[in-house]
Amino acid sequence: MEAFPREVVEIAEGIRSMKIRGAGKIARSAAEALKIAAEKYSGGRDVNVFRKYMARAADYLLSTRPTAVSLPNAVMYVMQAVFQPADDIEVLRNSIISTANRFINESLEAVKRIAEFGSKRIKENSVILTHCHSTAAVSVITEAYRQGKVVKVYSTETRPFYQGRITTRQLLENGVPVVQIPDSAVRYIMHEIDHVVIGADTITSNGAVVNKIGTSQVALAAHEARVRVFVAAETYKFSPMTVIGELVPIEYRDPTEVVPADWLEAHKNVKVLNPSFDVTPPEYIDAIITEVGVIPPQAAIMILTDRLGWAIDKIKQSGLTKLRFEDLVEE
Ligand code: RUB
Repeated sequence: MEAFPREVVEIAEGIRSMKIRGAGKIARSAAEALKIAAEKYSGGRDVNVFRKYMARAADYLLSTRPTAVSLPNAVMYVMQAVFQPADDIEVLRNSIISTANRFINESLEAVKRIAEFGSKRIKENSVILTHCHSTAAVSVITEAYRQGKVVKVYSTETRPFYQGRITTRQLLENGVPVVQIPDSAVRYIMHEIDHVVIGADTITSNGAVVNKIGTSQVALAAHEARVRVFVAAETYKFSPMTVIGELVPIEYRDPTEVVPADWLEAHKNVKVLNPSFDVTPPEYIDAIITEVGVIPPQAAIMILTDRLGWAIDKIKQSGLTKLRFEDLVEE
């Protein structure tokens, strides 16, 4: 059995360990990994053996983190090239490379469009609150700042992994005035806030937004204070699986991200939970800003049928509720 190239393993393990993180980056990195897997394949000319190898690579990438749907969506997008009819592996290899490149380029373009559309929704002299680190949210905020509309951004720490520090650093690099606050200060500070701008890992068919743990508390505090909540998300963050009734799996990470290992050791009877994401209901979201337009969360199903109809069809045809590409390769 052909082993995966070193770069593919590095990307997969980078996603698992969160060296590579954030739903958009995870998706682009997975597409890149499949491209490298195809480029470096040297296992002979048998098309089915090649398909099996690509399917194993896809399943390996899918096993790294469960919540962000951008990962299976990116993998499914590229794997369409693997499953097209062909009897020459060079045809498949070239098609995989160009499909992966297309996904990566379109994904980067999408973030630019989101910044353009989202910045229009930010009013003059705004104070913004953001949570975790989202490339899409940072680009909306940065673009609105460039247009002179943002006076200050509050960035939450985002315990336990402190992705908020990445946001703070990036906004500072972009020249945006930013204040770092602990997550627990969100409701205290909310009276100063004009807009909440956050990203998404997965958006369900009913418009619920799955994002970093704590997002639903931020949205609840914003709702109470009548502060608008904008979600910046590319269309590949919408989940085709939820159309057939599947729930979004929430990742639980290691307790040692919450408390140090020696503390755990000294308190053996204490159970520590580390859920990494939560679900914000559509009622607490004012708009989702995508690269194809700004929509109310209730219109999520439109995005799914327009942009991901092909994936919904594939999922229905395969009859699989859990994607496993190896099962799709004929023996
Ligand atoms: C990151 C997170 C981000 C979304 C969107 O979680 O919740 O808000 O992924 O980010 P983690 P982006 O750090 O656990 O991956 O807009 O960059 O896709």
